[in-house]
Amino acid sequence: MYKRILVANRGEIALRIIRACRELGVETVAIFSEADRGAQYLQLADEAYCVGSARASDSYLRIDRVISAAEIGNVQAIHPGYGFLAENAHFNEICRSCNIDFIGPPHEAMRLLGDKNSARRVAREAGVPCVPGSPGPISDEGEALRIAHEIGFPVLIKAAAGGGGRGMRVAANDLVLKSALQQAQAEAAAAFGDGTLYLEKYIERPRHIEVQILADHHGNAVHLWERDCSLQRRHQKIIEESPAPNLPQSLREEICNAAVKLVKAAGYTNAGTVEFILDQQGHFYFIEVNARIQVEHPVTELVTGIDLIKMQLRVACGEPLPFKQEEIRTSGAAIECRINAEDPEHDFRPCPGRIEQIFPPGGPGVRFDSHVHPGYLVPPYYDSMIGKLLVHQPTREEAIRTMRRALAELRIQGVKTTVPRQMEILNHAAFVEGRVDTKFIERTWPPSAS
Ligand code: MV4
Repeated sequence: MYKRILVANRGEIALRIIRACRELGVETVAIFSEADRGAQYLQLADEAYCVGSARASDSYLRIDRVISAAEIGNVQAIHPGYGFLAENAHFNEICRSCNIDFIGPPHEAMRLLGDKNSARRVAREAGVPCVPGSPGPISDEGEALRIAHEIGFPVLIKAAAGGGGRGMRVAANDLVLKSALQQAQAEAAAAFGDGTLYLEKYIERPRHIEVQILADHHGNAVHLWERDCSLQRRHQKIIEESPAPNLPQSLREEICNAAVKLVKAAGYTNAGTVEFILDQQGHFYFIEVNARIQVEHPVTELVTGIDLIKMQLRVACGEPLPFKQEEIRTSGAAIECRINAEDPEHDFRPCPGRIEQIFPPGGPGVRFDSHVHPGYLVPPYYDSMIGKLLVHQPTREEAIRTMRRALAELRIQGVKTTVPRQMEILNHAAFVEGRVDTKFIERTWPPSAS
């Protein structure tokens, strides 16, 4: 195991990684921006360095400063967490060239899967079903129109360098497709520095099923079953759960095995997530790989009993996976609510500010992963997550009841939060019956005009 690592992140996930390290006897070096000076996770690290001013582009995204902190802190590895530099293949490669392990996949696999066209090619060649669409990048308008007619409207224009739903556009006919292509190309070029696009058949009202995988440096790859993350708004998940409700066991196994095939074909190691959409007819399609630990990873930790952060460290330093696929058992049902400082009444707009009071919930079956405390200032510079409320119970019905109880117990004063909306969802018949899709929130609570 490593003796000492750097945690290249902040907030909840920095705290989560430091906790895992303390249990493993691994020393930690933390970094912080001026906005995070005095944060709780810094107290639990062995050392901490300021990497710049509040804006992420001046601190957590500064590769030179993060690497300097790692060199000065004399670490053997860097854990990037999620967001910031976590899926930056250039940063990943620089870590290796500085002789520091990047706790994540090799930079080659990260690059291969980060480009959605090459990711689709790897999936196709591995026999994993992809959404019908362009075989590669769209080179011109004529090609886009030809492919759209082949697969049929509506089609979805996606950015090859995008992901997480950013820069997607639906087109229902030739006219819309022509103008949307131009806009999407300009947007992608501005947002990702790469205007490359591809086309997919637009799947109406899909469910979002993702598979957690783990792979070591000895050729072993396993899945840790699936999470249902259909409840999103503006491409941000707000409730996740495992197992996915109303998913037949044979289909679940097919999807999870497809995820393992894909990561093996890509030469992927460490923890990762393979995302699929499931259409109303029960067909599943690969959409993208998230080459990082995800926000919702504790949902899988609860049902499998496996600590994913510890696994990431063990695999990164060369240990083989300590279990075979058949030895991974799941028990019960887990649900996560992401608690954000946002106003659900006003299209979930961020509400940074001071948390005057917080009473975290507890008791049987409850886990609250959070870095905040009374008096904590939610900075306006980063995401607005206050914490993650998780429950684990023998059945989904009991998990829903425990989540309602825990949401009612959780009191946060000082900022608006997503909690009231999450309570409404937990009480909604469509959620209780496990028949929500990715458009459920928008349909049920249309954004107000104001
Ligand atoms: C799609 C889709 C429909 N058809 N692809 C959004 C996140 C990104 N990972 C892929 N996304 C989608 N891709 C095709 N061909 C619908 C979505 C989508 C979505 C997917 C999962 C969860 C929420 C979503 C909300 C809107 C759209």
